[in-house]
Amino acid sequence: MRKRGSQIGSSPAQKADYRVIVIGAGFSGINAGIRLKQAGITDFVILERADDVGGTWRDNTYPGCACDVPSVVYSYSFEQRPDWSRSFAGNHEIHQYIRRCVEKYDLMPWLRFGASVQQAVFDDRAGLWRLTLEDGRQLTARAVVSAVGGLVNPAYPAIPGLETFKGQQFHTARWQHDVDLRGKRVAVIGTGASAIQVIPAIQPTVSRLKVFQRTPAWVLPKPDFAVAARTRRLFARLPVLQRAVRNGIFAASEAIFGPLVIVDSPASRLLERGAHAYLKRQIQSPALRRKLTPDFHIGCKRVLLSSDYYPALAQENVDVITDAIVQVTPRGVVTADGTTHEVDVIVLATGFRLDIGNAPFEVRGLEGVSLSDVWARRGSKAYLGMAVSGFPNWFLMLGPNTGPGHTSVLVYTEAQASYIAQALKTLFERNLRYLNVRQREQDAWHDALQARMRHTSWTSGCRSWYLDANGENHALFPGLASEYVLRAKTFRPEKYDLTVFVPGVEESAPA
Ligand code: N01
Repeated sequence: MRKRGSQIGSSPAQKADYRVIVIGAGFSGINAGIRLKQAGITDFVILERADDVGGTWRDNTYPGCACDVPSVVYSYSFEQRPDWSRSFAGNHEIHQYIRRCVEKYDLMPWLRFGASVQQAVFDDRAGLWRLTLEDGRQLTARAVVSAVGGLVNPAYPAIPGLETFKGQQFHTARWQHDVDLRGKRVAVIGTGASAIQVIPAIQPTVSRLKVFQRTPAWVLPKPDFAVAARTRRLFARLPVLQRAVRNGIFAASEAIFGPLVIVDSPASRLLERGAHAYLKRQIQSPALRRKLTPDFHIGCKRVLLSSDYYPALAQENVDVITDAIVQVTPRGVVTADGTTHEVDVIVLATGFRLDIGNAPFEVRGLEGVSLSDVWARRGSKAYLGMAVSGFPNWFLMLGPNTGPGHTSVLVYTEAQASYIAQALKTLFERNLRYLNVRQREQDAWHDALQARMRHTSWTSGCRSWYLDANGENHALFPGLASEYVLRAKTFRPEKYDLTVFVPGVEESAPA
């Protein structure tokens, strides 16, 4: 889109002092920008550390990359696109969609690329956030919307000797397109959502594919198909029809919440039986089937949708290796049975560092307290997943406990963008110095969510990125998306301490 570090458009992106700074230009940050403008707040900037918008859909370009949520739901509800080419769009098309939204909602002048935030410190007296960028530039804002995403930074596995490998190696989220895999011996480490898309895409071209699986996933078929031109024309002419389809798919995804999340219920057992039957139909070899059979409750980890993963694994040039990896040598991957699996390329499909548990850069709130320290001590907590006590005028998108395991994440981020716009309108219209969510409101919200966690499949005994080091789930919302939307619908100032500007005096205003 733009070259790294370049200045974009007219004045909004070029000043140093703003009412609002949005950090991140992925789906969430762009949504925040659209809502701010619609709320009449135009004195803002969206900072993006890369050179393009799109977040995860800019960074993940691996072969086969696509969404595993249907496109009519995985798009803004207020910006339906009638011409999705497939029921589950590929990464390029989704990236294009985000770029088109930037154009349509005229956000380019508000974007600043190559702007990586290093530190944010709240100046209590001035009621200002002071941000320092990587290149030393200083910016201020009355409020900050942190839309940095949770699954952004690759998790590189701590496998001894990985750095000694003489061939090429890269992470799925940093795919090296200049490496030609044709005819090569390739190792894929990991069998999560990214791996199951990469594996069928590269299997036909490589000479040998070695899939290193630590935990087999639950896999269900993906109803992916090309959308007929006729249907697209119909959607363009009758948006209400596409909206009805969207609502139907959303309702169906909400209906699957119970079977996926309520552990060991009759519905979840039925779903498990369906997944077993699917595996049996797809994989003829009993030995391979045994390797691919999960030994944990469905829904505990993300359920994967794919109709071409199992068929790819069954191909003659693929080995599924379940012996633990003990080290990597210059020639390949060594497993616990003593075998060296010689390969030319290693693909790390090992997922992401979940950055919900620690702020992605230094954030200091009232009295210089660090957000990472607070979250490290007490766990990642935020009221509605958006506001943290002691960090006034700092709003998170996709913060703690606001991710879904069953439907489109955009349903949550849309609700957040609208809530935050309401909060900021209150801040500016009442000329408040700051809004600081009350600790007891935050605790009550968090405790209620954690009490519900105990009954979910997520805590039923598997390893997943949903859980932190203490086995607590600070990532997902333990309810229907509709419940979250309802709870975040209206900004309620009484949940916050409101501090006003009084020359020389600090005073709390009644809510
Ligand atoms: O990562 P993952 P991902 N040695 O963490 C294995 C989203 N997403 O990039 O299961 C050996 O799921 C690890 O093994 P185990 C989506 O939310 C969305 O695939 O921990 N193996 C696992 O198999 C998803 O949940 C889309 O035992 C190691 C794999 O690597 C999230 O991103 C598409 C290992 C990591 O799986 C992450 O998905 C893609 C080691 N040292 C992703 N370390 C959509 O379509 C890790 N593993 C929307």
